[in-house]
Amino acid sequence: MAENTARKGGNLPPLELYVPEPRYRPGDLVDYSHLPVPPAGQLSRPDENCPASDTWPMTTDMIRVLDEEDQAVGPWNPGLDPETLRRMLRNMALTRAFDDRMYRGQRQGKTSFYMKCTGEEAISVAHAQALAQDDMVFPTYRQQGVLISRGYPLVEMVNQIYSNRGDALKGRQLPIMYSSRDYGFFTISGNLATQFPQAVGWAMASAIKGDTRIASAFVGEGSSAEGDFHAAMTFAAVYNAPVVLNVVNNQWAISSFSGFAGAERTTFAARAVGYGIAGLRVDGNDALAVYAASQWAVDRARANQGPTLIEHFTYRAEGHSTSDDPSAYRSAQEREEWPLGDPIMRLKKHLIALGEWSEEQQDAMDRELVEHVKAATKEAEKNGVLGHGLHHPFHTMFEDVFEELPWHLEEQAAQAIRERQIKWPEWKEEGDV
Ligand SMILES: Cc1ncc(C[n+]2csc(CCOP(=O)(O)OP(=O)(O)O)c2C)c(N)n1
Ligand SMILES: [Mg+2]
Repeated sequence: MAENTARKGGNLPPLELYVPEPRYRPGDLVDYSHLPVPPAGQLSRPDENCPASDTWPMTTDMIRVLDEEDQAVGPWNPGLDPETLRRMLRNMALTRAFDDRMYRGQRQGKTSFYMKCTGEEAISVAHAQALAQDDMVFPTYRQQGVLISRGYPLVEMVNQIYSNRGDALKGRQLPIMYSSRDYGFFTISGNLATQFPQAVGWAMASAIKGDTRIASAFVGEGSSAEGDFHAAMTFAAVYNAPVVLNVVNNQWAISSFSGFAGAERTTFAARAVGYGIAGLRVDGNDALAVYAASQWAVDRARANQGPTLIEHFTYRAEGHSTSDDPSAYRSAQEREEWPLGDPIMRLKKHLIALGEWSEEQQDAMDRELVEHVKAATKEAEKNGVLGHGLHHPFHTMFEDVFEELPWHLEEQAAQAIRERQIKWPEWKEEGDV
C-alpha cells in the first residue's frame, strides 16, 4: 500500500489548540477600556412583530436606557410611571437585604449553603415586572428576585433555606432551590441548563393547550455551553415556541471565566442568529433596559411571533456561593472597575433625578427592609435552623413518591428508623415506633 507521506513531510506547522485565559488574576490592575459600552439611547427599537433578522444588529450591540446623567433616554425607554419604578427599586433592595441576612445566617451555621445575586438584582426583578404573574419561570439559583417580586412570603424562603419543619419541600432540596407552582416558579434544578429545554417544552405544551401563559427560562453564560442549551434553541426555533430564553452573562462560572463558554468569539445573544430567532443584548445593570427588552420579548412570545434569546450583560459582584472564595482566582479590582455600575444605585439615582425619590427615603427604606427580613427570619427560626433537630420527621423522606408505599420501601424505612434510634437514642420524633 502506498504510504501517505503528504502530511508527514513539508514545513506544515504542528497543530495546536488555543486555551482561553482570563485577563486579570488576583492582584492585577484592571482596565476595562477594551470593553465596548455604547452610550444609552442609541439603538433603534423594532416592532415586536418584526422578522427575527431585524434584531440581529442588537445581538452584538447593547440596549441601554439610563444615561450618564441618570436620565432615561432613547426608543427603548419603557416610560414606566414613578410608582412602578419605586416598586422595582424596593424589590431589588429587598433582594439584596435578604441575600445579606441569609449569607450571615450561613456563616452562623443556620444553613449549610447560600447563594447571593449581588449586582444582578435588576435582571430578575425587572424581568418579573415585565412578565404576567402567572407566566411560568424556569429559574436558576440566582433569580430569587423573581420570587420576591411576585410577593412570595420571605418566611417560606427562609424555612426552605434552613431545611426546618416549616420547609414546604421537606428538606429534600439544597438550600435556595425553591419551588412554587402557585407563584409560577418552577422547581430550581441544580442540573444546570435543564431550565432551557424544560421551559421550551412547557411553552410548547401551553400553546398545544391553547393557553395564554408563556414561559421564561434562565441560564448562566457558563451553562450555555451545555448541550441542553442548543437542543432547546432548536425546538424553540422550529416550533416558534412562546418562550423567552435568558442568558445571564455575569462573566464568571464559579472560577471559570466566560471565555470557556465562547465569549471571546462572539456575544451570547448572537447565538440567536444561527437559530434564526430574535436576539437582544442588554445592559443587565440597567433596570429600565432589562424591563424594556423583557417586555419586548414577552409581547412577541404572547403574540405568537416566537422566542427571543436575551443576553443580560452583568457582573457577579460576589463569590459564586458561600463555598467559594473568588480572591483565589480573580482580581478584586474587577468589581470596583466594572463599567456598568451597580443596578440599585443607578435606579435610585434615576428616581432622584426625576424628583420622585431622595437619599433620605432610600435610607429609610433600607432600614425598613432590614427589619422586614429580620422579622421573617425570626419567624422562620421558630421552625428550627440547621442541625437543631426541628426538621421534618425522619420517616417522611420515604413518602410522597408512591400513592401506596411499596413493601421494599416500607422495609427500608423501618430499618432506617431502627438504625437511627440505635445510633441517636435521644432523637425520638413523631412517627417513630
Ligand atoms: C450540569 C452541571 N454541570 C456542572 C455543575 C456544577 N456547577 C454549579 S454552578 C456552576 C457554574 C455555573 O456558572 P454560570 O452558568 O455562569 O452561572 P452563574 O453561577 O454565574 O450564575 C457549575 C459548573 C452543575 N450544577 N450542573
Ligand atoms: Mg456566570
